[in-house]
Amino acid sequence: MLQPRDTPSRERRELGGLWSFRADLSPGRDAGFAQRWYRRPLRQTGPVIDMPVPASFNDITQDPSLENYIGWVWYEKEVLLPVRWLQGDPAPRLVLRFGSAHYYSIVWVNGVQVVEHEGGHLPFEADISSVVQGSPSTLCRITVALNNTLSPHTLPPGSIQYMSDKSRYPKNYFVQNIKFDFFNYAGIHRPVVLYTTPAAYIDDITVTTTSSDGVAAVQYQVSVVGSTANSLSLSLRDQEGKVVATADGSVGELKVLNPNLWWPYLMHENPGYLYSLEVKMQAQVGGVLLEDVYTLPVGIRTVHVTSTQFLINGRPFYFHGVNKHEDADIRGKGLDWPLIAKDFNLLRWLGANSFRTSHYPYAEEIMDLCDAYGIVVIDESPGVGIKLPESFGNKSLQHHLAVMEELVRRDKNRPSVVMWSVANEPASELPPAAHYFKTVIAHTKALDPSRPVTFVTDANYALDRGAPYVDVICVNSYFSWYHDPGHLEVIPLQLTAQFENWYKTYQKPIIQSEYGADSVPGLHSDPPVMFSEEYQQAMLREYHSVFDKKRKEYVIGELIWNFADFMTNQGTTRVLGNKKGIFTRQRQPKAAAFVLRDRYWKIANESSCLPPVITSHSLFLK
Ligand code: GCB
Repeated sequence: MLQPRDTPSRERRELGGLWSFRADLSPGRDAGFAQRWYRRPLRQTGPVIDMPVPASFNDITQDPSLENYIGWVWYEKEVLLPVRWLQGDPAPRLVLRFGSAHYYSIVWVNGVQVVEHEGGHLPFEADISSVVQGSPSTLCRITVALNNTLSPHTLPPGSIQYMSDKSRYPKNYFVQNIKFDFFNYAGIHRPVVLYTTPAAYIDDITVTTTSSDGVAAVQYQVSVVGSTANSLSLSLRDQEGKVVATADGSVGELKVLNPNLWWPYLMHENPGYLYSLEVKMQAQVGGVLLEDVYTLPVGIRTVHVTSTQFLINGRPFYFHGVNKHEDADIRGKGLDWPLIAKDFNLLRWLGANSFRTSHYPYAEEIMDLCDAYGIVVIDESPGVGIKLPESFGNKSLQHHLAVMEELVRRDKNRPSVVMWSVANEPASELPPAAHYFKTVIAHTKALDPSRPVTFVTDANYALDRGAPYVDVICVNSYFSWYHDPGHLEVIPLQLTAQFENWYKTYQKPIIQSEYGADSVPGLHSDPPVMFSEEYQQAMLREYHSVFDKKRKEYVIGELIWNFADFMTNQGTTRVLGNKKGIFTRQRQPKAAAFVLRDRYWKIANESSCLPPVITSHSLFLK
């Protein structure tokens, strides 16, 4: 499934704005679905409210029961389609696509079911041509039923617990238990798009790149649907628009002399160099010549892992970056352009060259900017909170494999993605974890042999049953926070031991994939105490002193937890959410952001490839 793009042969329309919305707030988790509200317009079924798309629905109204709602909700939008989308011989193919909707979706068009999808963070689509092209009117009614209920077999997993003690809970009372630390926002989170293609069309493109001695090769494979007899021609253009290589046919190689390689931000004066690969398909269908054109951005770069290094284009790469969340006031996990632009500006201000998509795949719009700006990505699946023994069974495993297929298919051509992470902090010490992770990792490598694969662990190095299968050890630790709270002085000893134990056991490079401390902005204490801005700063400095020793050996990266404060379930250790951000949820810096900024620019400066404008202004501030 290719990302919808504007091309000479395709049209696209985003269905944003306000949709009609209805949740059945009566108790009982499956209550709302029985109503079959797709049969006639939603507004005729009872009171509807206006709900923005894309956005989470939880924080839009003043109703606490919608904020914490679990069960079915309904969205509906009516759109008039242009006549040219409905006629022609052959008529164009019309596709309805969701960037993501959390968690389980069923979609109808004019009352006809067109697609179902499980999973909240990846796109899905339906060819709706036959439904709308047969209809007498150009009105198209799109109805979506969404359910945010999690089970031990969903990704992420969760479970519903009914409270049967009538002396303590009302009738039918239940809660959803989750083993992950972020709010389970739900709704249509990413753009809904209608797009056309010709009846015969380019369905998928795969590119991989190699480069040595001033010559690069872009290996490609193109699949076409709707015609068996077709011709394909490809041309690769540089950023000046000059064609640098051409090829014909569905499988082949484009050779580029003196290529401009794709380099990470701060590793080169021109990071994120993208060529554009134009693929043209021509096919005779029913005596008519059809042409489809798709243009794919291509970055030429290589990735290799040794026992002590992570190499990009043959040069050692050190991850100095962050973990993020898709999370903000009001919109929850809904895609928001001002927030996206602000976050990339903050990342570059910070001197961060990388992030991990903790703990689920991020929007394609975000990934596009990583490709364009040279921000390196560890692309994580929604495999977070896999803790229950049932979540390691075959049903869960099969679903996890399917999710990896969707993720790899979506992001395989992105130069920014240098490694897949299949999970975060699973119970990897449990016996079934060995088979589970061996299988998920082998499957991911079979889908994409060009990238290393990992999962992020917080298990003991001697007990972890998944670690033997990863290419890079990614380890999370919270010394002086969850362990020995308040005792910053234990960090050097404990962190050094952590690194040495993992390295001695596996001889694989290590990334500190999380570390951090909560701080409530404006809370000060000297000497530092927990939750003050000073404590967060001091903890970072203790960690950094160990990183500086170990990065000369086999530590290849450090990713702070977290870029910004984010919302979680309510609990005794959370103050309006998780406060481990170095920025507030509103993206204002806490004191720790300046510690990190000085450090990241200093590390970047060691490779002396800083972009001049940002350097002059940031490095001399101190
Ligand atoms: C972790 C988790 C992350 C949490 C974080 C914390 O280990 O991976 O999802 O938010 O710790 O702050 O507790």
